[in-house]
Amino acid sequence: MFNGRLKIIVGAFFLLLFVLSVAVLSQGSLNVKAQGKPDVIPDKFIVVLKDDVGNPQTVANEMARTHGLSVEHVYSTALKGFSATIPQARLDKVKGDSRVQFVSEDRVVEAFAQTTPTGVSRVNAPVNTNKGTGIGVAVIDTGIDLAHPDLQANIVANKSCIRGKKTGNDDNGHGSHVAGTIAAVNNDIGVVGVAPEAKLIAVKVLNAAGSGSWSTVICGVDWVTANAGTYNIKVANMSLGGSGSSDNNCGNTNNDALHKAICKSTAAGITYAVAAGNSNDDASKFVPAAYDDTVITVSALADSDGQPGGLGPDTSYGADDTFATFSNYGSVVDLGTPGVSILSTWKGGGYNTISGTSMASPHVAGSAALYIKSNSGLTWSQVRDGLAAAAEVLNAGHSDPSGLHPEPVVKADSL
Ligand SMILES: [Ca+2]
Ligand SMILES: [Ca+2]
Ligand SMILES: [Ca+2]
Repeated sequence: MFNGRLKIIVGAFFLLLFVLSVAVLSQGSLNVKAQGKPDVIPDKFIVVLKDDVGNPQTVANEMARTHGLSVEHVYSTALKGFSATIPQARLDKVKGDSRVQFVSEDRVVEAFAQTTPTGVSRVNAPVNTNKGTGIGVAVIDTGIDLAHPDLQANIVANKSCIRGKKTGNDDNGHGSHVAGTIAAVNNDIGVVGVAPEAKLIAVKVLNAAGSGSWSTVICGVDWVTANAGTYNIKVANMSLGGSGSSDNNCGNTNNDALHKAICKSTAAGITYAVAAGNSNDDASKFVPAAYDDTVITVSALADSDGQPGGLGPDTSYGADDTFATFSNYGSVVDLGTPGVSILSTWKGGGYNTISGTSMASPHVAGSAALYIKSNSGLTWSQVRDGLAAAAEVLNAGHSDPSGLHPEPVVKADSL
């Protein structure tokens, strides 16, 4: 019935590279005549010399003496020239120097500011003063980019269950994406997570290709359970799955070791959010999604504008605020959250926009961290029921033309 192979729940054909980068001024964007613009630095200029001049250092020194300039950087490779402080009264003489091609204003350059991803907005997390501070969330996945500037401050531990990999560092990107949706740092770069002060635990159970097995996943579940006290792990996310079914008896009836392991972990106080799967099929045919007695199973909503109401443009996987056409469905599904064109962190310090129920599940994991922060001592099913009670019901902000998705859509603002 199942082959024991697990795959991350994202299709490669969903990939759309979206990398934030430092804003760099191009030559054509500068206007030496422009005055009073806030990004122009007063009296600071870049003097570009003609290509046929000699050593730019020598020319800079000569011009400093001739025109009374204070030279800062000298350039010799990308262009010939130098930067300098030039009082307004001397500017025309510098421009008129026979060795000068042109003079550019110096301007402020900054990294692009932090963006709130549409999914994080759609679940209304930013308006909640609860940030999940100190709640440990295990990302059981391909690992997490341990040095990512938008994640590093929240990562408290890592573990590898993959042979030949010593750490939980991410060599795929998928786990880093999941981690960013849960708890990317609220700073001045990149993105922000649903629970930006939660702590991340990187548990690598999938290889660089995004593949693993029940044995590697159970290794991760086992380690998380053993170390839950040390790292205050209250939530685990599993955006992965394979074919299988549930006996709704913790695997004791059908000899399912993965099911049994997750039940034991759940009983130890850890709430599991798992992806429903991307096969447009009944989630009860996939595990861990099918384990109705021990996990929260999450479907993917198509949201294009970060707001309820269906007013955004259509997505590749359905109209705004309807369930994604790829999403699995069925009675084992508990909650829906955004999973189409989700911007988050990626390996190598990068960012990426991808789709899948893998991207939906971490919205629930982050929301669970918020709910547990404000309600201690809950069982996993109390967390599920609490999130469902606070969620958006059908036709209150989303609709379901498919008739397959009665599950409510998570709202994190009051958790
Ligand atoms: Ca950030
Ligand atoms: Ca919307
Ligand atoms: Ca369920």
